[in-house]
Amino acid sequence: MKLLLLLSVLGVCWAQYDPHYRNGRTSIVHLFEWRWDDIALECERYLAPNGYGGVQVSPPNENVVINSPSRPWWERYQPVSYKICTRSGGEDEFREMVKRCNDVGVNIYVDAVVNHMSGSGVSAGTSSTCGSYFNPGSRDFPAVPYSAWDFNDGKCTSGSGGIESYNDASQVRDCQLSGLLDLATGKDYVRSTIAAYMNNLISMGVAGFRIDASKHMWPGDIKAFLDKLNNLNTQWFPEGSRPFIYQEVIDLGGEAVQGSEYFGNGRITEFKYGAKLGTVIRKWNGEKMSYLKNWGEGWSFVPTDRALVFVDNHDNQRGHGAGGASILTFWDARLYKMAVGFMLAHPYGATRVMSSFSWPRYFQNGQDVNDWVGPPNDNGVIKRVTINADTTCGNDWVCEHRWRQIRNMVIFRNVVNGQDFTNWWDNGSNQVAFGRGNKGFIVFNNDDWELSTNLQTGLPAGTYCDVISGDKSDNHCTGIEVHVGSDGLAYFSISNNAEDPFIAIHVDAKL
Ligand code: QV4
Ligand code: CA
Repeated sequence: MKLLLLLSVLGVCWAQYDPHYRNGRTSIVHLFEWRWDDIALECERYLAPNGYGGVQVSPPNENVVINSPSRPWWERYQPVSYKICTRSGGEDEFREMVKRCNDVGVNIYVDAVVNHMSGSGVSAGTSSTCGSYFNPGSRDFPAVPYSAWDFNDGKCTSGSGGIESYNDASQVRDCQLSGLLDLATGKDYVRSTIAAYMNNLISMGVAGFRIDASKHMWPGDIKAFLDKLNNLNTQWFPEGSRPFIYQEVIDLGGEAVQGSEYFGNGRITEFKYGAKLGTVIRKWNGEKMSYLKNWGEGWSFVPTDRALVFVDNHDNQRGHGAGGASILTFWDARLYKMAVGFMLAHPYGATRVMSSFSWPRYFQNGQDVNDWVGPPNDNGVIKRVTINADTTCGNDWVCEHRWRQIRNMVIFRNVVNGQDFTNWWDNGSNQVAFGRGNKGFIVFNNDDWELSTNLQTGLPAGTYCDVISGDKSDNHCTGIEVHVGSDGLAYFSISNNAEDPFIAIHVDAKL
Protein backbone atom coordinates (compact mmCIF):
# COMPACT_ATOMS: atom_id res chain seq x y z
CA MET A 1 0.00 0.00 0.00
CA LYS A 2 2.85 2.36 0.96
CA LEU A 3 4.44 1.87 -2.51
CA LEU A 4 1.14 2.66 -4.20
CA LEU A 5 0.81 5.78 -2.07
CA LEU A 6 4.36 6.85 -2.96
CA LEU A 7 3.79 6.23 -6.67
CA SER A 8 0.53 8.13 -6.63
CA VAL A 9 2.16 11.10 -4.87
CA LEU A 10 5.10 11.01 -7.31
CA GLY A 11 2.64 10.63 -10.16
CA VAL A 12 0.65 13.65 -9.04
CA CYS A 13 3.66 15.87 -8.33
CA TRP A 14 5.24 15.00 -11.68
CA ALA A 15 2.04 15.88 -13.55
CA GLN A 16 2.94 19.53 -14.21
CA TYR A 17 5.73 18.17 -16.47
CA ASP A 18 3.29 15.87 -18.27
CA PRO A 19 1.41 17.19 -21.35
CA HIS A 20 -1.37 14.59 -20.75
CA TYR A 21 -1.25 13.43 -24.35
CA ARG A 22 -3.86 10.90 -25.42
CA ASN A 23 -3.30 7.77 -27.58
CA GLY A 24 0.53 7.83 -27.49
CA ARG A 25 0.85 11.25 -29.14
CA THR A 26 4.00 13.27 -28.51
CA SER A 27 4.01 16.76 -30.10
CA ILE A 28 2.37 20.18 -29.78
CA VAL A 29 1.72 22.45 -32.79
CA HIS A 30 1.63 26.23 -32.24
CA LEU A 31 -1.23 27.46 -34.47
CA PHE A 32 -0.03 31.07 -34.16
CA GLU A 33 -2.85 33.65 -34.49
CA TRP A 34 -5.39 31.10 -35.76
CA ARG A 35 -9.10 31.71 -35.11
CA TRP A 36 -10.80 29.34 -32.65
CA ASP A 37 -13.26 28.07 -35.28
CA ASP A 38 -10.39 27.13 -37.61
CA ILE A 39 -8.47 25.36 -34.84
CA ALA A 40 -11.56 23.25 -34.04
CA LEU A 41 -11.81 22.25 -37.71
CA GLU A 42 -8.06 21.50 -37.90
CA CYS A 43 -8.22 19.25 -34.80
CA GLU A 44 -10.95 17.13 -36.41
CA ARG A 45 -9.81 17.07 -40.05
CA TYR A 46 -6.01 16.98 -39.65
CA LEU A 47 -4.39 17.02 -36.21
CA ALA A 48 -6.20 13.98 -34.74
CA PRO A 49 -5.84 11.79 -37.86
CA ASN A 50 -2.12 12.67 -38.09
CA GLY A 51 -1.23 12.10 -34.45
CA TYR A 52 -0.67 15.63 -33.13
CA GLY A 53 -0.99 15.65 -29.33
CA GLY A 54 -2.04 19.23 -28.77
CA VAL A 55 -2.28 22.83 -29.90
CA GLN A 56 -0.69 25.94 -28.37
CA VAL A 57 -3.14 28.76 -29.01
CA SER A 58 -2.45 32.50 -29.05
CA PRO A 59 -3.40 34.46 -25.91
CA PRO A 60 -7.22 34.22 -25.61
CA ASN A 61 -7.65 37.17 -23.23
CA GLU A 62 -8.68 40.70 -24.21
CA ASN A 63 -5.74 42.75 -25.48
CA VAL A 64 -4.95 46.31 -26.59
CA VAL A 65 -5.96 47.19 -30.16
CA ILE A 66 -2.91 48.87 -31.63
CA ASN A 67 -3.43 50.84 -34.83
CA SER A 68 0.09 52.16 -35.28
CA PRO A 69 1.57 50.01 -36.61
CA SER A 70 -1.64 48.42 -37.92
CA ARG A 71 -2.69 45.54 -35.69
CA PRO A 72 0.78 44.05 -34.98
CA TRP A 73 0.83 40.40 -33.87
CA TRP A 74 2.38 41.58 -30.62
CA GLU A 75 -0.71 43.51 -29.50
CA ARG A 76 -1.86 40.17 -28.09
CA TYR A 77 0.98 40.35 -25.55
CA GLN A 78 -0.53 43.52 -24.04
CA PRO A 79 -3.49 42.37 -21.90
CA VAL A 80 -6.41 44.65 -21.02
CA SER A 81 -8.51 42.05 -19.15
CA TYR A 82 -8.96 38.30 -18.71
CA LYS A 83 -12.18 38.21 -20.73
CA ILE A 84 -11.96 35.49 -23.40
CA CYS A 85 -12.41 37.95 -26.23
CA THR A 86 -9.88 38.52 -29.05
CA ARG A 87 -9.62 38.55 -32.82
CA SER A 88 -9.49 34.74 -32.66
CA GLY A 89 -12.99 34.66 -31.21
CA GLY A 90 -15.12 35.02 -28.08
CA GLU A 91 -15.75 32.72 -25.15
CA ASP A 92 -18.39 30.62 -26.94
CA GLU A 93 -16.04 29.90 -29.88
CA PHE A 94 -13.20 29.18 -27.44
CA ARG A 95 -15.32 26.68 -25.44
CA GLU A 96 -16.47 25.04 -28.71
CA MET A 97 -12.84 24.70 -29.89
CA VAL A 98 -11.68 23.12 -26.62
CA LYS A 99 -14.59 20.66 -26.61
CA ARG A 100 -14.16 19.60 -30.25
CA CYS A 101 -10.38 19.23 -29.98
CA ASN A 102 -10.57 17.36 -26.68
CA ASP A 103 -13.27 15.08 -28.09
CA VAL A 104 -10.81 13.91 -30.81
CA GLY A 105 -7.91 13.61 -28.33
CA VAL A 106 -6.09 16.85 -29.20
CA ASN A 107 -5.22 18.93 -26.13
CA ILE A 108 -5.35 22.74 -25.90
CA TYR A 109 -2.54 24.69 -24.19
CA VAL A 110 -3.08 28.39 -23.54
CA ASP A 111 -0.44 31.11 -23.89
CA ALA A 112 -0.91 32.84 -20.51
CA VAL A 113 0.31 36.46 -20.49
CA VAL A 114 0.27 37.14 -16.75
CA ASN A 115 3.52 39.02 -16.00
CA HIS A 116 2.14 42.34 -17.18
CA MET A 117 -0.67 44.33 -18.73
CA SER A 118 -0.40 46.87 -21.56
CA GLY A 119 2.53 49.06 -22.52
CA SER A 120 2.97 52.10 -20.29
CA GLY A 121 2.89 54.34 -23.35
CA VAL A 122 -0.52 53.24 -24.62
CA SER A 123 -3.29 55.88 -24.52
CA ALA A 124 -6.20 55.47 -22.11
CA GLY A 125 -9.55 54.53 -23.63
CA THR A 126 -11.44 51.60 -25.05
CA SER A 127 -9.08 50.59 -27.86
CA SER A 128 -9.28 46.92 -26.85
CA THR A 129 -10.51 43.71 -28.45
CA CYS A 130 -13.61 43.62 -26.23
CA GLY A 131 -14.11 47.36 -25.76
CA SER A 132 -13.07 47.41 -22.11
CA TYR A 133 -11.83 50.75 -20.79
CA PHE A 134 -8.29 50.91 -19.42
CA ASN A 135 -5.86 53.67 -18.42
CA PRO A 136 -2.18 52.62 -18.41
CA GLY A 137 -1.13 56.02 -17.05
CA SER A 138 -3.10 55.52 -13.84
CA ARG A 139 -2.57 51.71 -13.89
CA ASP A 140 -6.38 51.36 -14.09
CA PHE A 141 -7.74 48.13 -15.62
CA PRO A 142 -11.31 48.07 -14.27
CA ALA A 143 -12.36 45.05 -16.37
CA VAL A 144 -10.11 42.79 -14.27
CA PRO A 145 -10.00 44.82 -11.88
CA TYR A 146 -6.42 45.91 -11.34
CA SER A 147 -5.43 49.31 -9.92
CA ALA A 148 -2.12 51.03 -9.11
CA TRP A 149 -1.76 48.85 -5.99
CA ASP A 150 -1.39 45.81 -8.23
CA PHE A 151 1.72 46.86 -10.13
CA ASN A 152 5.43 46.77 -9.24
CA ASP A 153 6.17 50.47 -9.74
CA GLY A 154 7.19 50.87 -6.10
CA LYS A 155 9.23 47.65 -6.05
CA CYS A 156 11.40 48.23 -9.12
CA THR A 157 14.84 49.59 -8.16
CA SER A 158 16.01 50.77 -11.58
CA GLY A 159 16.07 54.51 -12.35
CA SER A 160 13.83 54.29 -15.41
CA GLY A 161 11.32 51.75 -14.05
CA GLY A 162 12.37 49.48 -16.90
CA ILE A 163 14.79 46.52 -16.93
CA GLU A 164 18.21 48.14 -17.33
CA SER A 165 20.42 45.17 -16.52
CA TYR A 166 19.90 41.45 -17.00
CA ASN A 167 22.67 40.93 -14.45
CA ASP A 168 20.28 42.10 -11.73
CA ALA A 169 17.72 39.36 -11.08
CA SER A 170 15.48 41.74 -9.12
CA GLN A 171 15.26 44.21 -12.00
CA VAL A 172 14.46 41.39 -14.43
CA ARG A 173 11.47 40.40 -12.25
CA ASP A 174 10.27 43.66 -10.71
CA CYS A 175 10.83 46.20 -13.49
CA GLN A 176 9.07 46.72 -16.81
CA LEU A 177 9.97 44.51 -19.77
CA SER A 178 9.80 46.78 -22.84
CA GLY A 179 7.69 49.27 -20.95
CA LEU A 180 4.98 46.72 -20.15
CA LEU A 181 3.18 47.48 -16.89
CA ASP A 182 4.62 44.92 -14.46
CA LEU A 183 2.07 43.12 -12.25
CA ALA A 184 2.79 42.74 -8.54
CA THR A 185 2.83 38.95 -8.70
CA GLY A 186 4.08 39.02 -5.10
CA LYS A 187 0.61 40.12 -3.90
CA ASP A 188 -2.00 37.52 -3.04
CA TYR A 189 -4.76 39.50 -4.77
CA VAL A 190 -2.83 39.46 -8.07
CA ARG A 191 -1.93 35.78 -7.68
CA SER A 192 -5.58 34.92 -6.96
CA THR A 193 -6.79 36.97 -9.93
CA ILE A 194 -4.33 35.24 -12.28
CA ALA A 195 -5.34 31.84 -10.88
CA ALA A 196 -9.04 32.67 -11.38
CA TYR A 197 -8.34 33.45 -15.06
CA MET A 198 -6.44 30.17 -15.50
CA ASN A 199 -9.03 28.15 -13.53
CA ASN A 200 -11.75 29.51 -15.80
CA LEU A 201 -9.82 28.07 -18.76
CA ILE A 202 -9.18 24.78 -16.92
CA SER A 203 -12.93 24.46 -16.27
CA MET A 204 -13.48 24.77 -20.05
CA GLY A 205 -11.11 21.82 -20.61
CA VAL A 206 -7.65 23.20 -21.40
CA ALA A 207 -4.76 20.82 -20.56
CA GLY A 208 -2.08 23.33 -19.59
CA PHE A 209 -0.28 26.62 -20.13
CA ARG A 210 2.68 28.32 -21.73
CA ILE A 211 3.60 30.93 -19.08
CA ASP A 212 4.72 34.00 -21.05
CA ALA A 213 7.73 36.02 -19.80
CA SER A 214 8.32 33.63 -16.88
CA LYS A 215 11.87 34.96 -16.53
CA HIS A 216 10.24 38.24 -15.46
CA MET A 217 8.43 36.66 -12.52
CA TRP A 218 9.97 35.23 -9.36
CA PRO A 219 9.77 31.40 -9.46
CA GLY A 220 8.05 31.52 -6.06
CA ASP A 221 5.39 33.92 -7.36
CA ILE A 222 4.64 31.60 -10.26
CA LYS A 223 4.45 28.66 -7.84
CA ALA A 224 2.04 30.65 -5.68
CA PHE A 225 -0.53 31.07 -8.44
CA LEU A 226 0.06 27.58 -9.87
CA ASP A 227 -0.70 26.12 -6.43
CA LYS A 228 -4.13 27.80 -6.67
CA LEU A 229 -4.98 25.98 -9.92
CA ASN A 230 -7.62 23.27 -10.02
CA ASN A 231 -7.05 19.80 -11.47
CA LEU A 232 -7.98 19.29 -15.11
CA ASN A 233 -11.59 18.76 -16.18
CA THR A 234 -12.43 15.07 -15.61
CA GLN A 235 -14.69 15.11 -18.66
CA TRP A 236 -11.48 14.56 -20.63
CA PHE A 237 -8.65 13.93 -18.17
CA PRO A 238 -8.05 11.40 -15.35
CA GLU A 239 -8.96 12.42 -11.83
CA GLY A 240 -6.13 14.38 -10.19
CA SER A 241 -4.46 15.53 -13.45
CA ARG A 242 -2.44 18.71 -12.89
CA PRO A 243 -2.19 21.35 -15.64
CA PHE A 244 0.86 20.89 -17.89
CA ILE A 245 3.16 23.89 -17.40
CA TYR A 246 5.94 25.13 -19.67
CA GLN A 247 7.54 28.43 -18.76
CA GLU A 248 9.06 30.80 -21.30
CA VAL A 249 12.50 31.42 -19.82
CA ILE A 250 15.16 32.55 -22.30
CA ASP A 251 18.46 31.39 -20.81
CA LEU A 252 21.36 31.17 -23.25
CA GLY A 253 23.74 31.44 -20.29
CA GLY A 254 25.58 34.45 -18.90
CA GLU A 255 22.64 36.18 -17.15
CA ALA A 256 21.62 36.45 -13.50
CA VAL A 257 18.43 34.45 -14.07
CA GLN A 258 18.81 30.73 -14.83
CA GLY A 259 16.26 28.36 -16.25
CA SER A 260 16.91 25.80 -13.51
CA GLU A 261 15.32 28.17 -10.97
CA TYR A 262 11.97 27.35 -12.58
CA PHE A 263 12.18 23.53 -12.65
CA GLY A 264 9.93 23.18 -9.59
CA ASN A 265 7.00 24.80 -11.45
CA GLY A 266 7.14 22.80 -14.67
CA ARG A 267 9.12 22.51 -17.88
CA ILE A 268 10.97 25.45 -19.45
CA THR A 269 11.57 26.47 -23.04
CA GLU A 270 15.14 25.45 -23.98
CA PHE A 271 16.17 28.23 -26.39
CA LYS A 272 19.73 26.87 -26.75
CA TYR A 273 18.18 23.98 -28.70
CA GLY A 274 17.00 25.91 -31.76
CA ALA A 275 19.96 28.27 -31.74
CA LYS A 276 22.50 25.41 -31.73
CA LEU A 277 20.61 23.16 -34.15
CA GLY A 278 20.34 26.04 -36.62
CA THR A 279 24.09 26.64 -36.39
CA VAL A 280 24.84 22.94 -36.97
CA ILE A 281 22.46 22.50 -39.92
CA ARG A 282 23.75 25.72 -41.51
CA LYS A 283 27.32 24.42 -40.90
CA TRP A 284 28.35 27.75 -39.34
CA ASN A 285 31.28 28.19 -36.93
CA GLY A 286 32.74 24.83 -37.97
CA GLU A 287 29.75 22.97 -36.56
CA LYS A 288 29.06 19.52 -38.06
CA MET A 289 26.15 17.07 -37.76
CA SER A 290 28.61 14.41 -36.56
CA TYR A 291 28.88 16.50 -33.35
CA LEU A 292 25.19 15.73 -32.65
CA LYS A 293 26.13 12.27 -31.33
CA ASN A 294 25.73 13.59 -27.74
CA TRP A 295 22.83 15.97 -28.53
CA GLY A 296 20.75 16.95 -25.51
CA GLU A 297 22.16 17.28 -21.99
CA GLY A 298 25.60 16.67 -23.56
CA TRP A 299 25.26 20.13 -25.18
CA SER A 300 24.52 21.74 -21.77
CA PHE A 301 20.76 21.79 -22.30
CA VAL A 302 18.42 21.36 -19.33
CA PRO A 303 17.40 17.78 -18.39
CA THR A 304 15.20 16.20 -21.05
CA ASP A 305 12.16 15.90 -18.73
CA ARG A 306 12.30 19.64 -17.98
CA ALA A 307 12.69 20.75 -21.60
CA LEU A 308 10.15 22.09 -24.11
CA VAL A 309 12.00 22.20 -27.45
CA PHE A 310 11.42 23.76 -30.86
CA VAL A 311 13.42 24.78 -33.94
CA ASP A 312 11.87 28.26 -34.07
CA ASN A 313 9.10 30.11 -32.25
CA HIS A 314 6.85 33.09 -32.99
CA ASP A 315 9.45 35.51 -31.65
CA ASN A 316 12.72 34.31 -33.09
CA GLN A 317 11.33 33.43 -36.50
CA ARG A 318 11.10 37.23 -36.95
CA GLY A 319 14.09 38.41 -34.93
CA HIS A 320 12.36 38.94 -31.57
CA GLY A 321 13.50 37.23 -28.38
CA ALA A 322 16.51 34.91 -28.59
CA GLY A 323 18.37 32.74 -31.04
CA GLY A 324 19.72 35.21 -33.50
CA ALA A 325 20.49 34.69 -37.18
CA SER A 326 21.10 30.94 -36.85
CA ILE A 327 17.41 30.21 -36.23
CA LEU A 328 15.92 28.19 -39.09
CA THR A 329 12.36 28.99 -40.19
CA PHE A 330 9.96 28.16 -43.02
CA TRP A 331 11.79 30.83 -45.06
CA ASP A 332 14.75 28.35 -45.14
CA ALA A 333 12.49 25.43 -46.07
CA ARG A 334 15.03 22.74 -47.10
CA LEU A 335 17.27 23.13 -44.04
CA TYR A 336 14.23 23.75 -41.84
CA LYS A 337 12.72 20.34 -42.70
CA MET A 338 16.03 18.67 -41.79
CA ALA A 339 16.14 20.47 -38.43
CA VAL A 340 12.50 19.67 -37.58
CA GLY A 341 13.06 16.07 -38.75
CA PHE A 342 16.10 15.73 -36.50
CA MET A 343 14.21 17.23 -33.53
CA LEU A 344 11.25 14.88 -33.96
CA ALA A 345 13.43 11.77 -34.39
CA HIS A 346 15.68 12.48 -31.40
CA PRO A 347 14.40 11.49 -27.92
CA TYR A 348 15.37 14.74 -26.15
CA GLY A 349 12.64 17.01 -24.78
CA ALA A 350 8.93 17.62 -25.36
CA THR A 351 8.59 18.83 -28.95
CA ARG A 352 6.66 21.78 -30.37
CA VAL A 353 6.16 22.40 -34.11
CA MET A 354 5.70 26.00 -35.31
CA SER A 355 2.85 26.83 -37.70
CA SER A 356 3.15 30.37 -39.06
CA PHE A 357 1.59 32.97 -41.29
CA SER A 358 3.62 34.55 -44.07
CA TRP A 359 4.34 38.25 -44.11
CA PRO A 360 6.10 40.66 -46.54
CA ARG A 361 9.62 40.67 -45.05
CA TYR A 362 11.48 43.88 -45.97
CA PHE A 363 15.11 44.12 -44.90
CA GLN A 364 16.80 47.45 -44.20
CA ASN A 365 20.33 47.29 -42.77
CA GLY A 366 19.84 43.58 -42.12
CA GLN A 367 16.67 44.13 -40.07
CA ASP A 368 13.20 43.07 -41.23
CA VAL A 369 11.26 46.30 -40.74
CA ASN A 370 8.02 44.36 -41.22
CA ASP A 371 8.66 42.10 -38.20
CA TRP A 372 5.53 43.58 -36.57
CA VAL A 373 3.07 42.54 -39.32
CA GLY A 374 0.07 40.70 -37.87
CA PRO A 375 -1.96 37.76 -39.18
CA PRO A 376 -3.62 37.71 -42.61
CA ASN A 377 -6.75 39.81 -42.25
CA ASP A 378 -9.56 41.62 -44.02
CA ASN A 379 -9.79 45.07 -42.42
CA GLY A 380 -8.62 43.62 -39.11
CA VAL A 381 -10.70 40.43 -39.20
CA ILE A 382 -8.34 37.45 -39.18
CA LYS A 383 -8.69 35.48 -42.41
CA ARG A 384 -10.04 31.91 -42.41
CA VAL A 385 -7.55 29.10 -43.01
CA THR A 386 -8.46 27.80 -46.45
CA ILE A 387 -7.29 24.31 -47.45
CA ASN A 388 -6.05 23.71 -51.02
CA ALA A 389 -6.62 20.53 -53.02
CA ASP A 390 -3.02 19.50 -52.33
CA THR A 391 -3.73 19.78 -48.55
CA THR A 392 -1.61 22.94 -48.18
CA CYS A 393 -3.14 26.10 -46.70
CA GLY A 394 -4.18 29.27 -48.51
CA ASN A 395 -4.72 32.87 -47.43
CA ASP A 396 -1.00 33.25 -46.51
CA TRP A 397 -1.11 30.63 -43.75
CA VAL A 398 2.12 28.61 -44.01
CA CYS A 399 0.91 25.46 -42.23
CA GLU A 400 4.36 23.91 -41.75
CA HIS A 401 2.60 21.24 -39.67
CA ARG A 402 0.94 20.04 -42.90
CA TRP A 403 4.19 19.68 -44.85
CA ARG A 404 4.52 15.92 -45.60
CA GLN A 405 8.05 15.72 -44.17
CA ILE A 406 7.00 17.38 -40.89
CA ARG A 407 3.62 15.65 -40.54
CA ASN A 408 5.26 12.27 -41.12
CA MET A 409 8.00 12.97 -38.59
CA VAL A 410 5.35 13.82 -35.97
CA ILE A 411 3.96 10.34 -36.66
CA PHE A 412 7.51 8.87 -36.57
CA ARG A 413 7.95 10.32 -33.04
CA ASN A 414 4.73 8.67 -31.92
CA VAL A 415 5.78 5.28 -33.37
CA VAL A 416 9.22 5.32 -31.69
CA ASN A 417 8.03 6.87 -28.40
CA GLY A 418 9.91 5.34 -25.45
CA GLN A 419 12.53 3.63 -27.64
CA ASP A 420 16.24 4.17 -26.93
CA PHE A 421 18.60 6.26 -29.06
CA THR A 422 20.60 3.54 -30.87
CA ASN A 423 22.86 2.64 -33.83
CA TRP A 424 24.48 6.07 -34.21
CA TRP A 425 26.66 6.35 -37.31
CA ASP A 426 28.51 9.30 -38.81
CA ASN A 427 31.17 9.93 -41.44
CA GLY A 428 33.04 12.42 -39.28
CA SER A 429 31.44 15.23 -41.24
CA ASN A 430 27.75 15.95 -41.98
CA GLN A 431 26.43 12.49 -42.81
CA VAL A 432 24.77 10.93 -39.75
CA ALA A 433 22.23 8.27 -38.89
CA PHE A 434 20.57 6.88 -35.78
CA GLY A 435 17.77 4.58 -34.72
CA ARG A 436 15.12 4.44 -32.03
CA GLY A 437 15.23 0.88 -30.71
CA ASN A 438 13.69 -1.51 -33.23
CA LYS A 439 10.97 0.93 -34.31
CA GLY A 440 12.57 3.65 -36.43
CA PHE A 441 15.73 4.82 -38.22
CA ILE A 442 16.79 8.09 -39.86
CA VAL A 443 19.71 9.09 -42.13
CA PHE A 444 20.90 12.62 -43.04
CA ASN A 445 23.27 13.81 -45.77
CA ASN A 446 24.25 17.43 -45.17
CA ASP A 447 27.65 17.13 -46.90
CA ASP A 448 28.41 18.41 -50.39
CA TRP A 449 28.82 14.90 -51.73
CA GLU A 450 26.71 11.73 -52.00
CA LEU A 451 26.02 9.44 -49.08
CA SER A 452 26.25 5.81 -50.18
CA THR A 453 26.65 3.09 -47.55
CA ASN A 454 25.19 0.11 -45.71
CA LEU A 455 23.93 0.90 -42.21
CA GLN A 456 22.72 -1.12 -39.24
CA THR A 457 19.10 0.00 -38.74
CA GLY A 458 18.16 -2.24 -35.81
CA LEU A 459 14.82 -2.83 -37.59
CA PRO A 460 13.11 -6.10 -38.46
CA ALA A 461 13.71 -7.34 -42.02
CA GLY A 462 11.36 -6.02 -44.68
CA THR A 463 10.59 -3.29 -47.18
CA TYR A 464 10.05 0.17 -45.69
CA CYS A 465 8.63 3.35 -47.21
CA ASP A 466 10.73 6.49 -46.72
CA VAL A 467 8.30 8.92 -45.05
CA ILE A 468 10.29 11.98 -46.14
CA SER A 469 10.12 11.49 -49.92
CA GLY A 470 6.63 10.00 -49.77
CA ASP A 471 4.11 7.94 -47.87
CA LYS A 472 3.04 4.35 -47.50
CA SER A 473 -0.32 4.30 -49.28
CA ASP A 474 -2.31 1.09 -49.57
CA ASN A 475 0.51 -1.41 -49.86
CA HIS A 476 3.02 0.56 -51.87
CA CYS A 477 5.51 3.38 -51.30
CA THR A 478 4.91 6.68 -53.11
CA GLY A 479 8.55 7.63 -52.45
CA ILE A 480 11.86 5.81 -51.86
CA GLU A 481 11.79 2.15 -50.75
CA VAL A 482 14.36 0.83 -48.23
CA HIS A 483 15.10 -2.88 -47.96
CA VAL A 484 16.22 -4.08 -44.52
CA GLY A 485 17.88 -7.54 -44.43
CA SER A 486 17.51 -10.17 -41.74
CA ASP A 487 20.75 -8.80 -40.24
CA GLY A 488 19.14 -5.34 -39.87
CA LEU A 489 21.46 -3.87 -42.51
CA ALA A 490 20.11 -1.63 -45.28
CA TYR A 491 21.77 0.27 -48.15
CA PHE A 492 21.23 4.03 -48.27
CA SER A 493 22.08 6.35 -51.14
CA ILE A 494 21.30 10.07 -50.66
CA SER A 495 22.39 12.68 -53.20
CA ASN A 496 23.50 16.01 -51.75
CA ASN A 497 21.25 17.57 -54.41
CA ALA A 498 18.14 15.69 -53.25
CA GLU A 499 15.04 17.81 -52.63
CA ASP A 500 15.20 16.56 -49.02
CA PRO A 501 18.60 14.94 -48.28
CA PHE A 502 17.34 12.71 -45.50
CA ILE A 503 15.49 9.39 -45.23
CA ALA A 504 13.31 8.17 -42.34
CA ILE A 505 11.72 4.74 -41.92
CA HIS A 506 9.64 3.16 -39.16
CA VAL A 507 7.66 -0.01 -38.49
CA ASP A 508 4.26 1.59 -39.26
CA ALA A 509 5.53 2.45 -42.76
CA LYS A 510 6.64 -1.11 -43.55
CA LEU A 511 5.01 -3.00 -46.44
C1 QV4 B 1 8.35 50.37 -26.53
C2 QV4 B 1 9.79 50.61 -26.15
C3 QV4 B 1 9.94 50.55 -24.64
C4 QV4 B 1 9.03 51.60 -24.03
C5 QV4 B 1 7.60 51.25 -24.42
C6 QV4 B 1 6.63 52.27 -23.83
O1 QV4 B 1 10.60 49.56 -26.71
O2 QV4 B 1 11.30 50.82 -24.28
O3 QV4 B 1 9.16 51.60 -22.63
O4 QV4 B 1 7.46 51.24 -25.86
O5 QV4 B 1 5.31 51.72 -23.95
C7 QV4 B 1 5.91 46.00 -28.12
C8 QV4 B 1 6.85 46.85 -28.97
C9 QV4 B 1 7.86 47.56 -28.08
C10 QV4 B 1 7.10 48.43 -27.06
C11 QV4 B 1 6.18 47.47 -26.24
C12 QV4 B 1 5.36 48.22 -25.20
O6 QV4 B 1 7.56 45.98 -29.85
O7 QV4 B 1 8.68 48.41 -28.88
O8 QV4 B 1 8.03 49.03 -26.16
O9 QV4 B 1 5.28 46.80 -27.13
O10 QV4 B 1 4.58 49.18 -25.83
C13 QV4 B 1 6.08 40.77 -27.81
C14 QV4 B 1 7.05 41.47 -28.78
C15 QV4 B 1 7.48 42.82 -28.26
C16 QV4 B 1 6.25 43.62 -27.91
C17 QV4 B 1 5.50 42.88 -26.81
C18 QV4 B 1 4.29 43.64 -26.30
O11 QV4 B 1 8.19 40.64 -28.94
O12 QV4 B 1 8.21 43.47 -29.28
O13 QV4 B 1 6.64 44.95 -27.46
O14 QV4 B 1 5.04 41.64 -27.36
O15 QV4 B 1 3.44 43.99 -27.35
C19 QV4 B 1 12.59 38.95 -23.79
C20 QV4 B 1 11.70 38.31 -22.73
C21 QV4 B 1 10.77 37.29 -23.31
C22 QV4 B 1 9.99 37.89 -24.49
C23 QV4 B 1 11.02 38.39 -25.53
C24 QV4 B 1 10.34 39.02 -26.73
O16 QV4 B 1 12.51 37.68 -21.74
O17 QV4 B 1 9.83 36.86 -22.32
O18 QV4 B 1 11.86 39.38 -24.92
N1 QV4 B 1 9.08 36.90 -25.09
C25 QV4 B 1 7.67 36.95 -24.67
C26 QV4 B 1 6.74 36.71 -25.85
C27 QV4 B 1 6.82 37.91 -26.80
C28 QV4 B 1 6.24 39.14 -26.09
C29 QV4 B 1 6.56 39.18 -24.66
C30 QV4 B 1 7.25 38.19 -24.02
C31 QV4 B 1 5.90 40.24 -23.86
O19 QV4 B 1 7.11 35.55 -26.53
O20 QV4 B 1 6.09 37.68 -28.00
O21 QV4 B 1 6.82 40.32 -26.69
O22 QV4 B 1 4.64 39.70 -23.51
O23 QV4 B 1 13.58 38.04 -24.18
CA1 CA C 1 7.57 41.00 -13.58
